[in-house]
Amino acid sequence: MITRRSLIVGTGAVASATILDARFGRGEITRGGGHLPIPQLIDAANHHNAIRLTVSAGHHEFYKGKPARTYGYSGPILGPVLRFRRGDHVEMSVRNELGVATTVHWHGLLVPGDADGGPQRKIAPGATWRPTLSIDQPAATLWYHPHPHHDTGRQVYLGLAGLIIVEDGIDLGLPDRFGVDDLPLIIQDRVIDETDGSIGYDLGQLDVVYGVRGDTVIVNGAITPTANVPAGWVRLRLLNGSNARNFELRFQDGRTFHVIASDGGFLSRPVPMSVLRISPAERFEILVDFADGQPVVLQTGPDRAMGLFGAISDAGTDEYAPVMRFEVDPAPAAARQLPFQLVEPEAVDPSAAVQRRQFVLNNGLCGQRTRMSNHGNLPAIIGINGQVHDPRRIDVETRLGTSEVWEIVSVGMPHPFHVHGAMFRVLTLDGKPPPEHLTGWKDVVLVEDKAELLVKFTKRATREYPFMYHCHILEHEDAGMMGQYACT
Ligand SMILES: [Cu+2]
Repeated sequence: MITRRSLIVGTGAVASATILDARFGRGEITRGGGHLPIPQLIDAANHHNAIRLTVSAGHHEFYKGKPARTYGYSGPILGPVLRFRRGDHVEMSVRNELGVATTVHWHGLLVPGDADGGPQRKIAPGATWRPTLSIDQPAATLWYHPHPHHDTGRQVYLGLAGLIIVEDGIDLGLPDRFGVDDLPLIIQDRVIDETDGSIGYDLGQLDVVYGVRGDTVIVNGAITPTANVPAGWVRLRLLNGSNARNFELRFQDGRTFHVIASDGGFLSRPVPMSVLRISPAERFEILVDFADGQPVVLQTGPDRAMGLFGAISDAGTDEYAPVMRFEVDPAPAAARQLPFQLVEPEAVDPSAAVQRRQFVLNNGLCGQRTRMSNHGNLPAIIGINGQVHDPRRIDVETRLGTSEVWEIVSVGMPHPFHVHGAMFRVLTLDGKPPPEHLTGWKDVVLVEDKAELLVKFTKRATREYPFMYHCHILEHEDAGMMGQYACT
């Protein structure tokens, strides 16, 4: 079967012509170019810790005058940013008006399995789900998205995703004016039909094997938008909300920025970087200095983690493509310093782990990057440890209050591995200690070859509402690269 997307894979040169703006080298953006949309902020504290969301279909114009049918939370696409405070108990009410079943998973939020919104927590069409979310973790940028079995990829692709900001009352003096110097950026890729503006989700075989990839990058639902920022330090809360693509972000002028937080919260100190890879479902908070007043384009490179496939599907060259543009307001910004120190993550002791387990992720292919000699006895299916996800099977039992070492092995291609209901620390990545920006608490990590994670179990999950672990390439997840664990 040939779909638009499988066609893109087969004709990489054509795809690269659409993604790479011929004039991008001079920092100009010809497509899109409107203002960066800022999602509505719903601060739970201003709503008596009771928040309602409605999941429904709507229309969104990626191209002006050409509405696409999309999904959104309390709006036509994406969802409001939810702000929670540590120690609060937030009564959520989620009404499903989609016409098909959905769930809402609070990705990175440490809540028990029955409130986590995994595939078992189906919200039938017309029904309302009312979980209480007890906020019990340090400040972090999290997100929410659907997780229905076999339909997650499609529902996210059509627009269901929103950010969550957890605050813990610790003031580090960081930029915190939402939408001014503290910007939420949900970065995604889509195939958008330029004639009628529509997006579709017709899976071809390659889409299932490699994940759905688009030739157009969108930020908060807009193509190459422009943000106006003050002339000083600005905090960007980055989420890769793509189904499959890894972004390799840099500023066109090569400026250094500082990574201050990863999935689970702050790093011990700001980490200076000039190129940052962000994989599906990962979050990073970065501080960027715009004091020089110069406009600059944020760019992404081809998906290098994908090797040959990334080169042919995303760009076909080594060139970077525009993501969005920043323009600097002439008015002076609030004087701020880059902090020397942030929050030291709790020390972890791998020798205290009570178990060691191995998870081999396979996308059904055997490539040169694999270590098939070690895993040659596993069948070539899209699954984990040779098994396709089965909702009736509890794959792992863990003990509340313990830690385990999980060794993740990627076969066929790199997989972004995510654990629900727990945070982990990366002990090793491809046989080496992780780079500094990956040393804090995380809930998803791109595993190119092999990773060892120290996973800390702090929330309960019964066999009825277990936690999931899975590849966050959503087509892999939907195809069965997912397992579930109870924690008691
Ligand atoms: Cu995968």
